[in-house]
Amino acid sequence: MSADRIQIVTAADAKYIVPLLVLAKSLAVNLGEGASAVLHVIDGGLGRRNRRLLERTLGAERVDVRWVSPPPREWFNGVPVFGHVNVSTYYRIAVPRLFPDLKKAIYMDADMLMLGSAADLWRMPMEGRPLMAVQDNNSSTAESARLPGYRELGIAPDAKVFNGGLLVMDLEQWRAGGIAEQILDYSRKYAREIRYWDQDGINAALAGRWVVLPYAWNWRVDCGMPGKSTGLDPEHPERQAGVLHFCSATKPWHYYCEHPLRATFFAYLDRTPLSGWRPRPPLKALMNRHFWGARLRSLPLVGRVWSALRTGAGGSSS
Ligand SMILES: [Mn+2]
Repeated sequence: MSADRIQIVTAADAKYIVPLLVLAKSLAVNLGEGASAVLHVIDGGLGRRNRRLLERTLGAERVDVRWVSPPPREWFNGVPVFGHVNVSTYYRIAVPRLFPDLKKAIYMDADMLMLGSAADLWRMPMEGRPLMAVQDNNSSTAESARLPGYRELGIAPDAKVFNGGLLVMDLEQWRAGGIAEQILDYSRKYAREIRYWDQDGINAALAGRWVVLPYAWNWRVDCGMPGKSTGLDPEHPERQAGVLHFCSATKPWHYYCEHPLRATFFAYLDRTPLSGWRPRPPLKALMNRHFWGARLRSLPLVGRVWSALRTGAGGSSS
């Protein structure tokens, strides 16, 4: 039956241990009736303690962990790396080569959380295509995404563009078609124009050749804009979303994140060995007197004394 096991691949380093545990636990809880899975983690430097935390998270679950070393840096010579992203974003295109024994895999960013049935996603028909993904909501077409070189490559302006956070990959087709090599060639050729790192190359190589998954399977949540509606009921996001993707630079495990869906994130974290963990305020916040004022006010007796002193001494200094 091992051929039927759901194969998930992700990549993480020590800075991503908290979201990695959340992804793993959410997968285990939402595998689907009777299903089992293997979670392959491309280990970008987690360290023994963090690896142990993940193993403990999945100890009694139907998900096995396998550790994989990252591909050699030379594979990615000459590809563009800039902004808040490092070379590890390119690991997803190395999946066909890193896992020669697998026929199919679901690549998931470590900033994702599974809410729907992983087995349902795994069983979706690929219609003979090398990839299934979700169309991007901001940069939805080659033209609007300004996909470098799309005209010269004969890609239609209205060709759909996907978000690279979740990729269901037919690895046999990727290997047979040399798709990763095409993406690397493209990434070097258009290095100066690329905006979305490897995502541009995957889109250019597979334009018009991928299955469009329902939006539910990569529901993007912008934690930098808590007021902007995600279209989800924060009490029951699972009613609409199969996978949450915390794709913005602000993440639920950051101190300044106030997005209502962080509650969902911490509900899963609290079912792992890091239960109760919350982000600590950065130094910047500790040096702010309003921060301490708010903390003191929230203490039962001290708060009343503090408020009385403030009012008595300072008058109406807001
Ligand atoms: Mn992501």
